[in-house]
Amino acid sequence: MGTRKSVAALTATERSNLVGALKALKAQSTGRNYDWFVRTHMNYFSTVDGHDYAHHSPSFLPWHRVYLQELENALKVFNPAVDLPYWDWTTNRSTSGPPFTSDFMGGNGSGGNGPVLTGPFAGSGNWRINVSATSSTALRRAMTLRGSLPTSSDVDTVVVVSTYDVEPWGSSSSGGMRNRVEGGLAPGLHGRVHNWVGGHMAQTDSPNDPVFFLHHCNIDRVWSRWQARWGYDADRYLPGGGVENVVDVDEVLEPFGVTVASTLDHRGAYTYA
Ligand code: CU1
Ligand code: CU1
Repeated sequence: MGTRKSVAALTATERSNLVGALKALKAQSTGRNYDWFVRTHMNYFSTVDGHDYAHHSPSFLPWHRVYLQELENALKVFNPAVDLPYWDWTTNRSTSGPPFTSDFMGGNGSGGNGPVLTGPFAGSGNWRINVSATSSTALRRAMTLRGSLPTSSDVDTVVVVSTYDVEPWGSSSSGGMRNRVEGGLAPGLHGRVHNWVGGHMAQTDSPNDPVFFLHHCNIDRVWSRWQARWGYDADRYLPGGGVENVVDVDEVLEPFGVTVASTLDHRGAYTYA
């Protein structure tokens, strides 16, 4: 079982292990390589086969939970010591502190929405963007120009909401925890951070920036906190069934082939430190 730690708690060896495994997955030429994860996120950004699997729907949280586990497992093939860390943006709020250090995710892009200049992912020679919504082959960031980092009290206001989600089960849902986390309803934790990092992170191909996975790990951790408070049982997930376009608790999350119900109790696979 894995323990997911804060990016601020990693040792230098743990940071270099993660960077090395990400680069090995990027260099893998076939199968579920890094670019497969980018392409899958782009493909599932909108409706697939009549279902909103990944975004603007109740299955936003379970879909990304499985997506992160699939990536984590793919990284462990190269280095079994790797566990995904989380970026707690309520405490690590600087553009040059963790995770944006030169030995880890690197820093900001140049001049507004330009290429990242420092760290292991700077420039197309170190980290080539192959699958993208835009033409740049170098990773871009535009930190602080849009969005904002949520505070710990923003997170607290979300965790106390007892209802998982409400109709119409989308970006206009006016209650429930899920849309407050995803971004359609204040405080809108998830979307604000995508926009605050900017560049590729503000596009449908956002997983081109490896910080995507550290951000989503923290989103998963917020859901985990909510589950620890309100329960891991299948009846905590809503809707229970029979809603068009929505992945019900006993339906399968594509392309992963696992049900929502099977994702709910993660404690046998990993926990958060
Ligand atoms: Cu996503
Ligand atoms: Cu996201």
